[in-house]
Amino acid sequence: MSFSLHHYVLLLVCILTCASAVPTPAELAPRACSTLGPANISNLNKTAPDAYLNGLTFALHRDGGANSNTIKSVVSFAYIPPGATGCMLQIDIPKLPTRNNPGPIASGTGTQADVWLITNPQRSNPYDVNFIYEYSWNKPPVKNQFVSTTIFPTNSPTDAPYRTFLWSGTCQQQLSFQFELSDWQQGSGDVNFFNTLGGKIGLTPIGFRIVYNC
Ligand SMILES: *[C@@H]1O[C@H](CO)[C@@H](O)[C@H](O)[C@H]1NC(C)=O
Ligand SMILES: CC(=O)N[C@H]1CO[C@H](CO)[C@@H](O)[C@@H]1O
Repeated sequence: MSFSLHHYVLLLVCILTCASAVPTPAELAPRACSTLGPANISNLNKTAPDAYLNGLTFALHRDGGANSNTIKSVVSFAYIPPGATGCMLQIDIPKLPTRNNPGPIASGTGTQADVWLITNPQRSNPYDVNFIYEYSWNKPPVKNQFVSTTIFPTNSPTDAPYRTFLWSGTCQQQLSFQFELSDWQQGSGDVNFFNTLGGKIGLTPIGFRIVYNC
């Protein structure tokens, strides 16, 4: 009786210790990435050159010809947690049309945009939720690095969703990217949509997000 109890205890100990040495399915499953939508999108607007236009509307415009951009946008992410690793900027344009974008989001023949990582000014508290993005046409951000280009679709319906990474690099508490229509293009271009990748309920996600901790 005591002999079989002894074996039972040994077996139980082995189940507990041996099981802990084998990875559980939860440990083997790929870790889900964390994502974050923009905190603010600043429109740099040549016809309102001193205005701070912060919201979540992404807008670009060029009239056509050399140096003809009149609207650029700075997409800013805040509150990226300390210790976050492997930050990536993702663009996510769903198959159009959607309920909130019943028509095309872009028009013209010059809808390729250049993407720049910018250097935000140092802040005493980088997690301050009340800071204002003070960027305007006359006070543009400081460009750090050209990172990629992306072409906004001018058709609707589109054939397929468009989702790709435009940048990857070191996480910072705040990350901002400037978008402007590429100046080598001859044609005019216009892009305009409301970025809903911040978890806006009921709207089809469209726009930019930071993906990290994958
Ligand atoms: C740019 O400024 C003009 C003039 O104030 C305004 O009509 C237009 O809506 C603005 N566009 C954007 C995207 O800020
Ligand atoms: C200046 C401005 O519009 N700031 C906004 C930035 O985004 C946060 C979060 O969405 C808003 O609370 C601020 O009002």
